[in-house]
Amino acid sequence: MHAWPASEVPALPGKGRDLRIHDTATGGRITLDPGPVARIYVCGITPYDATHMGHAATYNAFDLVQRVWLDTKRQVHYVQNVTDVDDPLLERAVRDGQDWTELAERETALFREDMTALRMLPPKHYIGAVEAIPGIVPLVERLRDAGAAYELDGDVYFSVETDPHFGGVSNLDAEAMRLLCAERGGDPERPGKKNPLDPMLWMAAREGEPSWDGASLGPGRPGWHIECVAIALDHLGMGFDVQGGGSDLAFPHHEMGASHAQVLTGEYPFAQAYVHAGMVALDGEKMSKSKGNLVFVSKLRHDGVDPAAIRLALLSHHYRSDWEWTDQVLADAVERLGRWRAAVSRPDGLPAEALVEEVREALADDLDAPAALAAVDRWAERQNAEGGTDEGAPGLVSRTVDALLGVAL
Ligand code: 5CA
Ligand code: ZN
Repeated sequence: MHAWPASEVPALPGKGRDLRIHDTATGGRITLDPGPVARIYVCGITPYDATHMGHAATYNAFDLVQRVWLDTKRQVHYVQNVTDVDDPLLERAVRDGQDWTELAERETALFREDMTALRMLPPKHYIGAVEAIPGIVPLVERLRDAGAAYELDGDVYFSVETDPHFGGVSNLDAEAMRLLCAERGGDPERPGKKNPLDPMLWMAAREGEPSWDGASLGPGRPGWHIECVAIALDHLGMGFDVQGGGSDLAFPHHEMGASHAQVLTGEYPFAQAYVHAGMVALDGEKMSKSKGNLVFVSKLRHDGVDPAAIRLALLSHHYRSDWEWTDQVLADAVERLGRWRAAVSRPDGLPAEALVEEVREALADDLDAPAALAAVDRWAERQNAEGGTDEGAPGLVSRTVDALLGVAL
């Protein structure tokens, strides 16, 4: 699958700082130590509806991770998937009487447009579940042949008990895991499973649903977690730096994915850090496609909202906090964008070298975007009130805001 065009990332004077980030698995902040090529996998969309502000906030967090790395003069190897076949997508297609492939293609195309408008850096590999199937089948066969998977009425399940590290990503108790498993695509009540939490690796073909050749598994389609594992192992390998997604993916998705990979390879860990963004709500409830309480990026764009303001609205909340989208959040961002643009609109101004370092430090400190915004606010306020004579300072601020925050002034 093709991704979307990259916006240029200006190089800044000096060098950025190493990223210290909250890791769900250890429950604390760790300093990442990627090699010259940092490796990140971010779970992509299930394309049955348009990109909402919750998705955008999550992708914004991982865009910042990359911008911090790029500023340390590293290269970034970024992989993202598209869950272009799964139950919710097929259900929506049936509900609306449309072809599921057309639905997936249309929503993926819209997602690309939204990501481009928001200046999110594109993945180097953008891989659909469907195109990953030939790589998924042998992994499921290997798990089965190793005794880590078993068959139930033609479906193949992963046995969580075969991973000694199982539970180590989300660190939840048994009851919490069971509840979340039922809520998020699992089937803990299905009779015949070895452990109620065991997730499906391969679903045997169902009447009226698409299916693919599964070699010795028989025709069917892949489970959700193995999809991301196959794509990550293929393009990044074990032990990559960051596995990212919203906090609703910590369990079961990232827990199960880590287990699949660890049992498959005999290596540990799957990822050095599991990083999770908070949930964005609307009217008091998590924004979600299934509930329908959504504010779409594309709708705001078509209403004439500047994408840079949308991005500033996302940046005004710390990525790990849960927050509520309101009209006021957007109005504040529009106002801030105006102040910043006014401040950089002259050729000279207040010296900005210290500001560059403040923004760098804020982002390296667990992606503290609100602190970075506050630093730019202080510079802009003084610049708008007093000005200065440092030639090129406003240009340096523009480049900093562009390179590190993805906002074009
Ligand atoms: N295709 C899978 C991942 S492999 C999936 O979860 N797709 S999704 O379309 O449901 O979500 C895409 C990303 O947006 C995930 O990282 C998810 O955690 C995140 N996300 C979904 N809803 C919200 C929300 N309300 N706030 C913040 N992030 C969200
Ligand atoms: Zn995923």
